[in-house]
Parts: sequence; C-alpha cells; structure tokens
Amino acid sequence: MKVSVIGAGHVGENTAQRIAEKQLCNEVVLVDIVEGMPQGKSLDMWESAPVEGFDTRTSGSNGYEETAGSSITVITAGLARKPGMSRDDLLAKNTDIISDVVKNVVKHSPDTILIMVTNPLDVMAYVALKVSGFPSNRVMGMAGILDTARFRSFLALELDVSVRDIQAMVLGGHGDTMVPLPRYATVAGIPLPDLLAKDKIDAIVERTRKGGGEIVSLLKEGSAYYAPSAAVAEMVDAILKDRKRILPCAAWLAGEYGLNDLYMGVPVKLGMKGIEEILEVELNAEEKAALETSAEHVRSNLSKVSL
Ligand code: TXD
Repeated sequence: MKVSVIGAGHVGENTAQRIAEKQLCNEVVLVDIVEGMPQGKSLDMWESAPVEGFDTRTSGSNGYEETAGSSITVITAGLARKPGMSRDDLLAKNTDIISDVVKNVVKHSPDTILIMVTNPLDVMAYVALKVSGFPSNRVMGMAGILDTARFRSFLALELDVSVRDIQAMVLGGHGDTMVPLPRYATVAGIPLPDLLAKDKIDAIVERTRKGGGEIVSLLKEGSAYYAPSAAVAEMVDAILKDRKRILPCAAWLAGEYGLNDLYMGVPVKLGMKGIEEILEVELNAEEKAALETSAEHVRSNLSKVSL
C-alpha cells in the first residue's frame, strides 16, 4: 500500500512523517516542484526510521511516476495564507495548481482516493472532483476533523478534562462561517450544555471559527500544520484500515441537508471505499440557518472558478 503526498511544505511533510511513524502503509511518496526538497525531506524522514522503529519507506520526487498505484493521494500543494489574507484570497492561483496536480495524479493512479487539503478547501475539492472525473466517494476534503479538534482542544482546557473524553461535531464550509454544533458535543457522553454555561460555549465556538486565523497571526508566515497533518493522518488511517469511522469531512452533497452540488463539511463514514455514507443529523432552525449561510459562502466562491 502506497500513499502519496503532493506538496511537501509544512502540512505535506508532517503528514508524511505521521503516516510513516504510525506505519499506516508500506510506502509514502512526497512530491513537490522544488528541486531536491521532497527528496531531502523524505531521506531525512527515512533516517528517523531506525530510532522511531517504523518500516514505512519514504521517498521524494519532482515527478509523478513514483506515485503510480497510490491507494490514497493527499494534496497539499499550493499557496498558504499570510497574515491579512483570507482562505478565499488563494482561490485563483490554487485552482490552477490543483488542476495541474490532479491531472498528473490521476494519470498514474486512476483508482486512488483523493484527500484535498489546499485552501479554499471546499472549492479545491470541487476542482479535484471535476478534473479527476472520479466518483464523489473518492474525492473528499480535510477540514472538519481539524475544526473539531480545535473545538475539542479548547473545551478540554476550559473544563480541565482529557481531550479523549470530548466528542464534538463541526459542520459547514472550512472558513469563518463553519458551524460548530455544541448540542452534539459531549464529555464522556454528558451533553456539553449541561456542563458549561452558554456564554463560555459561545466564546469557544467563536475561537474555533477563527482558530486558523489565530495561528496565522501568531506565526506571521504560513498557517497551521501540526493539527492539520494529524487530521489528515486520521483520515488515511480510517480508509486504509477500513475502520468505518464517523468523522466530519468535506463531502460532495447531492441533496443531503437540503444542499446540492457543492462540498461542505458533514459527518461521513470513512472506510476502504472512501466516503461510504453521509450521515444527516437533525438541525434546529438556528443551525440550519448557519449551515445555509456557510453554503452561500461556498457557492459564491464556486462561482469564481473557471475550469
Ligand atoms: O484544514 C485545512 N484544509 C487546511 C488547509 C489546514 C492547513 C493548511 N491548509 C492549506 O493547505 C493552506 O492554506 C495551503 O493552501 C495548503 C498547504 O499548506 P502548507 O502550510 O503546507 O503550505 P506550504 O508550506 O507553503 O507548502 C505548500 C507546498 C510548497 O512546498 C510548494 O512548493 C508546493 O506546495 N507546491 C507544489 N507542489 C507540487 N506541485 C505544484 N504545482 C506545486 N505548487 C506549489
């Protein structure tokens, strides 16, 4: 089993390292346009194998031959945000990059599952779906696991409990219009609203919505990568091990949640076939309205894409 990671920048390199350390497959191939960089990073990773004790081979390339026959291809290639930039500012440049990357990936791995990471995420997943011609179960985006992880991590700090006991759900597009669902958050099965006052929950929801921007403004250059790469590795694990995990991912909607023809974050079942099912949870009027606002935002971005 082989996983290719296209784009060996911050998210790509950490994703590759996490997949190798967890030994999720036999081989990880890193691809980037910068000469020598993916080769150097993957060699450095391989040299950590004797210490970390993994046998997953890591290699790097500036071409796509080495990616042939990948079970999963993670696409992180493109530009990242700088302070003052929104995810949407990346749209035009990243559309061109993703179109080119996806064409090359598909040529060598016609049966691969695509996990999109590049921003603006929901739009890049759409570009990948159209350019690949793949069925929608094999093209998905990573965002919801990251957004949910941020929500859970802030709740753990506030409640002073283990992150392991916190379950949560974030729906919607990957942006400031995302829709965290406190009603569906639990701490060891106890509904969150029973444990935390509404104003505290609201503040954490707001911090979650702006979680990506918080990191961008602290880093000054580039955006988050430790939590994003952990989220991608969780998706890779769910698929390769056919775990049937229920995780929030960007999925192509065809009527679910009353939405059509766009990618949005929703709970899905992830297994060997990719997205095996989209789960529809009941939403109240306020949550529905927030999801519609998020969908509007994604639609307006989609209207700017020309393929
Ligand atoms: O939740 C999420 N989905 C996200 C998305 C979380 C974090 C980062 N998110 C987005 O992922 C971010 O806004 C960017 O659009 C991507 C990648 O972020 P990263 O932080 O890894 O960016 P880097 O470090 O700039 O890396 C991008 C790499 C860099 O090495 C380029 O040389 C390479 O992409 N690149 C290419 N590789 C292959 N082919 C082409 N055409 C190409 N163009 C650039």
